[in-house]
Amino acid sequence: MTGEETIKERVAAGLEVVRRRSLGLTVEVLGAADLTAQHSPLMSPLVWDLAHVGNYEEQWLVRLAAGDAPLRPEIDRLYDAFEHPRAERVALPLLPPEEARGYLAQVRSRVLDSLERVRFTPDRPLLAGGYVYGMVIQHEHQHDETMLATHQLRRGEAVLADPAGEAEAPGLLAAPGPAEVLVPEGPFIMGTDGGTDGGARAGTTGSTGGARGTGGAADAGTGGGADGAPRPADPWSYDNERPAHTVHLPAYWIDACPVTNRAYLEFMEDGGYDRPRWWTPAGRLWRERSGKRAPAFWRREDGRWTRRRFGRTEPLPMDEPVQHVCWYEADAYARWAGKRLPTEAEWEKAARHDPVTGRSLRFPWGDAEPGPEHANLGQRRLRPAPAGAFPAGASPYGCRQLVGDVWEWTATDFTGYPGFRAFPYAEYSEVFFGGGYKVLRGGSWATHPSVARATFRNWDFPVRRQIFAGFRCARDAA
Ligand code: AVJ
Ligand code: FE
Repeated sequence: MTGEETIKERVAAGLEVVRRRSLGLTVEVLGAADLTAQHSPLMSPLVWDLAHVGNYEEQWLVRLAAGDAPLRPEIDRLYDAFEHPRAERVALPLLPPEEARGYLAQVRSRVLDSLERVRFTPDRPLLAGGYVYGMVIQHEHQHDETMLATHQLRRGEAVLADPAGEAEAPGLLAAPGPAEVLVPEGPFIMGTDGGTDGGARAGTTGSTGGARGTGGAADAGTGGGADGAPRPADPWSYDNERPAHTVHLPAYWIDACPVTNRAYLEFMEDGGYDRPRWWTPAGRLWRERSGKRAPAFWRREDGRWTRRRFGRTEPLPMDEPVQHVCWYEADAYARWAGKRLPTEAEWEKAARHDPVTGRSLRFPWGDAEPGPEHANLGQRRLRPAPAGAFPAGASPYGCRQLVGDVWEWTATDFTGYPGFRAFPYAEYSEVFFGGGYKVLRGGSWATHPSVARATFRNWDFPVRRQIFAGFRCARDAA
């Protein structure tokens, strides 16, 4: 079997898996009223997300990759995220749920028909290594996570089954370990070149020598390590993860685990929300305007804290990483704790730098695809695992749960790496650079493994709390 056939099998399987997930979050669990309703001004109606992923697939795979005639060009504008803000989509003449489902199936059958004849040629960067197919699969998984945030905001009876508590995954229970780890001063390779990463030993500067900005050309063999061996990387990485570049950092300490509900409650009980000294001016403004005094979905009932999760109320699980805090809350907590949020570079070095080889790994535990013993990913459960879980998923420095469980707010504003080139379209990430967004890293329990590599960058406004985000702290090593 050729490499191209292997990639095509991966593509077909990936398309199938993500579609089952999308349907399981929409037409299979909710009726038309719920699917077309606006559950929050922050979110699209679920039926918008559903048809949007189909339209994205039509544009990129049917029209561009296969070169086929458009199916429904007249709906492009309805599902253009820049044309209509989320809060206004409910008023659009959207495809009703069953029509949307039919449209998705029609697009998909065209894609599968054309997959055989489309050549993943290296001279067409969009197709090389199946890049645009990987992009479409990742895009749908990202919208599925967004749809889960809509489910969390939705009022009414629970419709999603939570398998947590049933068969527990290996590594799910907290195992003892240090509270913080020390990352010594020195360089590391941040970001990826897509085909192979790596190889520059710590101490060198500049790019690592893989293809730059080729937009996903799988160029295995060009980026050999110091020992000449090609390094597996992520040919389907997004433009904002590229190019690989060397970053020098002073020594720092970083928390071995995400901050828990228990620790966050201590901050609250110590008057954390009322002490201006912990908050930046913008954070104070957010606090005063919003009136918030606890993470989203927490409630005080009869002297006890509870939280609502997908339509069910439960006692606040103290050992779980805190979720649904905004950047301002994370930043204030860190200052109260005598620490700060890690920069994005500090997060990535703690997550993937191997001090023994000088390489940057794909994942904290190495280059192997995520298994259930490594990380809580892919909506296997509807919640993060307790802090301290997944010792087998620890990074070389001993940090846990960097990938999976909760997105982690970093101190860094979202922008392009040195040498950034938009590919294949500026509206994926470039138009957001400098727009006041903070970078989040690591993925959550709701993030599919295909979007959870250690180079993956997410971003949101510092006021946002509906995403599955928490944080860990860092501090300078004096
Ligand atoms: C990377 C999660 C910020 O949802 O706005 C979906 C992903 N881009 N469709 C978003 C995305 C285009 C994006 N985030
Ligand atoms: Fe989208």
